[in-house]
Amino acid sequence: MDHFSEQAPTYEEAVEQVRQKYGERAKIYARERRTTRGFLGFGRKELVLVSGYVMDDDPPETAGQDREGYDELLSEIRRMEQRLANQQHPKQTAGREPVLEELQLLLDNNDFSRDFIQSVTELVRTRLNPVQLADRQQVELFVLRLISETFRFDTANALHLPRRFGLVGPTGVGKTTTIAKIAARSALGHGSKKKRSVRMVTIDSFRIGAREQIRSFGDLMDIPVDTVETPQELENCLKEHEQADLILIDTIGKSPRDEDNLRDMQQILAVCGKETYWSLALAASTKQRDLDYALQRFEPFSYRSLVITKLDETDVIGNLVSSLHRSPKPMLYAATGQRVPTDLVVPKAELFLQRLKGFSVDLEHLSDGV
Ligand SMILES: Nc1nc2c(ncn2[C@@H]2O[C@H](COP(=O)(O)OP(=O)(O)OP(=O)(O)O)[C@@H](O)[C@H]2O)c(=O)[nH]1
Ligand SMILES: [Mg+2]
Repeated sequence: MDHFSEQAPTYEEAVEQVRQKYGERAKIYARERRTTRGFLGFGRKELVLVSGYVMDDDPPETAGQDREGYDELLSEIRRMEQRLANQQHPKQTAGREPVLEELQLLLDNNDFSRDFIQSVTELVRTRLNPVQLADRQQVELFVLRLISETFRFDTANALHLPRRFGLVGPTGVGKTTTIAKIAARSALGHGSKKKRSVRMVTIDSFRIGAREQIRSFGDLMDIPVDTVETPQELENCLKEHEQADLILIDTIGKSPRDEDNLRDMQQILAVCGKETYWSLALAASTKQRDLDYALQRFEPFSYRSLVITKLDETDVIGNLVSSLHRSPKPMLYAATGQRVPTDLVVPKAELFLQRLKGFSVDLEHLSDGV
């Protein structure tokens, strides 16, 4: 693997230079502004320096591509750390505490919880040597690695959803919209996938408008929708659609604080049995404490993964990371807007890392080829 540094008057020109010299396998991980001295102040120039490395091989395109992409991201961050660790400048050994203070402020500005910030600071203090500690980029890369390691993804099931899939979650987080997105993609045969015969079922006993909302999605996409109110009706409905390729179950949002309502819903859903794959939908903009609470209160629904919605509505992700790093549940999908069916993605760590603010490491190009 070769490293490079290129400079040009603008970032775009520097990137273009890199692309021309090294092609698509070049990855940029840092950019820096520089001013050339000139003579007696004349001819001073502003330049942008970009650094990175050229990957040895093309990334393999296999079924496990996303996992490999993720491993690649982690090892990429490790390689950068290693490389920076080897560049030891004597002047960098001073001032370790200010770096930690800056780091805490940086994490706080990204809405990470106090606990998360404390554990990260402790790890930085104990795992990095004084030279690394005095270098902001090295500290940032180490922290990025810690953050990346908190993410888990259920990519295999996201790419091919089990036959029976349902969403539970608090009110208004985007469950119905997400079900509609999944339904449309499956029915239309998204990407290279085959079309699947899809049915939508909604558990709608109580809320005015819920039935109409999902029906109107169903009408638009020409996908049949069933509305059930009791365990018996749900059981009959599931039997009736045994031949369908995909049955999507939408539930009415419940406040995690409303125990009676949660229990009623649980009783109805019990007939779905173990072969139904449940996901918990949570909105990215939710406060960390409320995320923690919902993760715990919806546990009786035996959800296997998380769907993170409304990622477009927030520009901080610290709350989410602080909450999810304590949960063993992987992420299945992320919703990035209201549009059906486009605003739904199979998430990767980069999707979140690129939303971090104030880092001097070039997050945008952390893992994309330039
Ligand atoms: N910005 C944004 N809005 C979203 C997203 N997903 C859903 N919404 C919007 O959020 C609102 C609520 O969406 P629903 O799908 O009805 O939410 P729900 O969880 O089914 O709500 P209940 O059934 O009442 O619990 C709607 O206005 C959606 O258009 C998203 O990813 N981003
Ligand atoms: Mg709904």
